[in-house]
Amino acid sequence: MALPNKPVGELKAVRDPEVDEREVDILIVGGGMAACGAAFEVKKWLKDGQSVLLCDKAAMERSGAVAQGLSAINTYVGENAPEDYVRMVRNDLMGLVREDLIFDLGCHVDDSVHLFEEWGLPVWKKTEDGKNLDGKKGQKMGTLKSGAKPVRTGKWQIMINGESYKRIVAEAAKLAIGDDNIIERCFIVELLLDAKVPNQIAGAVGFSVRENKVYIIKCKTMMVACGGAVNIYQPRSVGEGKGRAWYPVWNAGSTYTMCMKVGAELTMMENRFTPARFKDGYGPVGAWFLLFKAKTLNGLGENFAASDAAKAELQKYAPYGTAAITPTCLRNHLMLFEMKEGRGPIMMDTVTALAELGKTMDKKELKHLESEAWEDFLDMTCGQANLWCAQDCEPEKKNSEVMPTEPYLLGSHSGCCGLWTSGPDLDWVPASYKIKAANGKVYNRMTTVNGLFTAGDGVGGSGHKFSSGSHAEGRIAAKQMVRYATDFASFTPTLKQSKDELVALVYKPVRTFLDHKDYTTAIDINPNYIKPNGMMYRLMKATHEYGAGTATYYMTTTKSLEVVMDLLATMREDCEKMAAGDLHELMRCWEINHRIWTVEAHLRHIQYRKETRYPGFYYQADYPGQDDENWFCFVDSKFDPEKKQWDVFKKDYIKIIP
Ligand code: SFD
Ligand code: AMP
Repeated sequence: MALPNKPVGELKAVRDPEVDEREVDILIVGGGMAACGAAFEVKKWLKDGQSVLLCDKAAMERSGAVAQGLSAINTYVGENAPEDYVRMVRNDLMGLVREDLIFDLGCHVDDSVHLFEEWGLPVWKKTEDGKNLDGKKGQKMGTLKSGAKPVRTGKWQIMINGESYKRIVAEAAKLAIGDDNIIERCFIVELLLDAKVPNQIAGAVGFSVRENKVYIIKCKTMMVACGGAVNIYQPRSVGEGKGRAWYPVWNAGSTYTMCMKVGAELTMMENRFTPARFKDGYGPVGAWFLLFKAKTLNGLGENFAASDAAKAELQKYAPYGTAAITPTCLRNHLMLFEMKEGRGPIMMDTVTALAELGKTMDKKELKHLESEAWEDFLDMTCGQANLWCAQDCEPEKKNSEVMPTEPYLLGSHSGCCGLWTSGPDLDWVPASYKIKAANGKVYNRMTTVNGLFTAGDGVGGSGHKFSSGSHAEGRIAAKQMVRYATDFASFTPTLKQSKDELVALVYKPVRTFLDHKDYTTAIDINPNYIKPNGMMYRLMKATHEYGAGTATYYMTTTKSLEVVMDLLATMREDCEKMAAGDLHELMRCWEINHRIWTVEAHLRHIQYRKETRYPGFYYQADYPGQDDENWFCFVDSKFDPEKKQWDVFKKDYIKIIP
């Protein structure tokens, strides 16, 4: 159930919160695209007597990456073949992807897009004479399902009027499972393994960010879809804008941390995404490149990406670099090359692009084109539109700077870190891509922990799902979770920890605060504790300087990695002494805790992979260039919850689609 917005001021935390204990068959953690897909789908398959619960740390209507809306759906297969979708993703991610997962997604994603349209999302349409119709006008052409043509920007992307995208998707999810089976403003802190059955998920513990209440939830099976990790590196934004980022600031690596801490295998955590974005406002560039056909220029006004020097540079990364669409990391690489050579800043030539498109348009059409340029941001990243206003920027008159951002970790956009999961149980899927549960059966999108599923940003090795693919993947996982709950109907989850132990774990920062707060007069400065804000600065400084952040143009070295690992170990130790005076701060404590673990996994993988697979995303200076002979494989890792040890290892990549 949704709790109202809090009254003015922060809600003070108390030593002994209320405890709400629940038991369900299926638990969905997260309320974003994947979780909404799961909630919608689960309802269709639930058997009589089976129960479901969804917990979102925020309010589903506006939570996660799609909170502000979007102006495009980046994955709609439509007239293309799923095999080609696999080829595109493989090329963009420099060859190393899970082709089974991507193909499977490619076969299902369009159904989610059709549902979005049915639920009221306006999709732009092409008229018979090739004109674009948006909003209500587009609806006149019929639905995508009935054969209407979308406005394609690239081969895979379609345009939408998507300011209310998340509200539409959340409404369907809420209607499917009902308000009584949803807890909003509930931050899940840790997953819990079963006390009797080894490697079996049994529940989760979290707390309300609106009431002094701890939730202990037992379940037979669970999906964790808490998105990716943001604000793990020093963002480019400073001062009052600090924390402003491209990806959703609320997603703190909870997916990766919570799953790894119960022993789930991670894959490709070395992969990251440092997208080129409009500087300071973080406005996405896709519509400018693909819809408006804009070019980027270096500081000398040259279209550097089309230069002979750029072509020679891309040649080094053949076959990916020489493909028809340059991989995202290499597009960044070319940009960084210009900047490092002193030919920055990089400008998006919005003026020429709009002038070119306007050549064949009448006045009214031109006005509409200009409003589309604004709407692209108003629908998705309204801060960028604000910034344009604040800087007196009219894109038809003044070009805007683009810049690669600080790194993000994600598995659904143009990155592919995440959990190692099972693929579909089909005969063409290699045995090593199938994880067998205790009954010997394979459950699609299950992690290496029995009963624990993930989707969206959580599934590793298969990027370019975007909003639509994350929703579809949540649906795939949901169906499998019902199957799991049915197959293991006789399993009764038993927790290892007592109620008091779990409350002590979650509320530890509150108790630390209450025990020591009177020792000093300045509430944030105390020899007995550290506030999460201070910990955030420590983390960001460390990753920024040593972990291939923007400080070093994304460069790291073996020695820098050693230094940052040491700093991270101390941070983890000091996390035990974090303090929270109110519920907001308690959430910040757990967020920074999740961020630290996630970033450690990221850097351990970078440390292990002795090559630079993704130039433009990061550079390992001691191992420049790609080494296919030794590193054309996945890098996976596992944290042993009993021994508290990490293991990082290679895993074979298998090519399925020629
Ligand atoms: O322009 C806890 N994305 C785009 N996708 C597209 O299809 N088209 C675009 O145009 C895209 N672009 C874009 C995109 C994202 C953003 C931020 C911008 C622009 C500005 C990507 C998609 O949005 C993304 O792929 C999916 O949303 C990923 O789905 P999912 O379900 O994996 O993550 P989520 O939606 O962020 O949801 C996460 C949920 O988890 C909750 N949560 N709940 C409980 N306990 C915890 N500990 C939790 N931690 C997090 C969150 O509240 C949320 O509900 S463009 O750049 O290309
Ligand atoms: P972005 O706005 O950068 O997140 O990109 C949105 C979509 O457009 C994604 O599918 C990207 O892969 C794609 N895209 C962005 N820029 C380019 C480009 N220059 N060339 C080809 N595809 C792009």
